Amino acid sequence: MRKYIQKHYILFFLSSSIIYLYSCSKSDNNITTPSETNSLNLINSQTINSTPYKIETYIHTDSIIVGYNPIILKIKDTTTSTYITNATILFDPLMTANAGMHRHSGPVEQPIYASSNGGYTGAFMPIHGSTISYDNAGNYTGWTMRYAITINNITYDTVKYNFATKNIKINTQFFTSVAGNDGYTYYIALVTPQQASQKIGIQDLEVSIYRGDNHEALSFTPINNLTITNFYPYMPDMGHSSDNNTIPTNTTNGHYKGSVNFTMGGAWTLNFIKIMQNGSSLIDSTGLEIAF
Ligand SMILES: [Cu+2]
Repeated sequence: MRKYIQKHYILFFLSSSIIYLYSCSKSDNNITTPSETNSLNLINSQTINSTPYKIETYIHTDSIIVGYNPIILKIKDTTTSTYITNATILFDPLMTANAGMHRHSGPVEQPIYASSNGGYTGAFMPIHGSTISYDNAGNYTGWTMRYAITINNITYDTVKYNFATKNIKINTQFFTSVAGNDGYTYYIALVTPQQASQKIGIQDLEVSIYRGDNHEALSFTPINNLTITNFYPYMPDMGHSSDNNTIPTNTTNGHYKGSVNFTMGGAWTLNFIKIMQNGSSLIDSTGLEIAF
């Protein structure tokens, strides 16, 4: 196992003991790669009780992955067959296990309406994978997506659904956590390229970085004022990196954009070294993994 992954898991255990039980989804037997399309896949549809509002939830993969999931909502007024464009939506995902003893959330980007797709686009990153299950007492284990939807000054909080995450391709990791030198846990997600667009050549690379605001991992803040000192992709099986990469720099909303040069297909690690904040190293080393 590659060095930073060992480090990742050790830090993960130390800094986030509440979530250690579920951090081993990679060892699951039935690995299937989510199929990814340019079209949207409807994963949930429900009507708010006693209203004409039907809430449709779409994603680009066929299931939510442990990674960066854009989520698109459409709100249809079923009496007029028109779509509501002035709602406010807040994502409030929750993971529960051990009869409610284990509870936490994951980073989100709250949805914003865009006329281009007729819906509200946000994002959600589960910090670990989970199936859906119930114990003998009926207690739920798994993720629940919960929405607070405000339409015409009335807030509805009844729209929620349980979901299981799908395992991504073996030898890949699109989301990681790392202990920062300030005592907080940081979470890093691969925004692009996602699995279907990973290919040989120079590609746009985008990651997003969040701070876990508390040990319970109930809220997360996107962090904008970071400087990545060095970025290099590396092929552990081949023992080489590549030239002509661009270190990601901050854009907005905790996102960092650069470029990566994949000179051949196979397994690559994306290594981020000395992520600086206010002149000191916040994160000494972390990484993500892709394979195509
Ligand atoms: Cu959990």
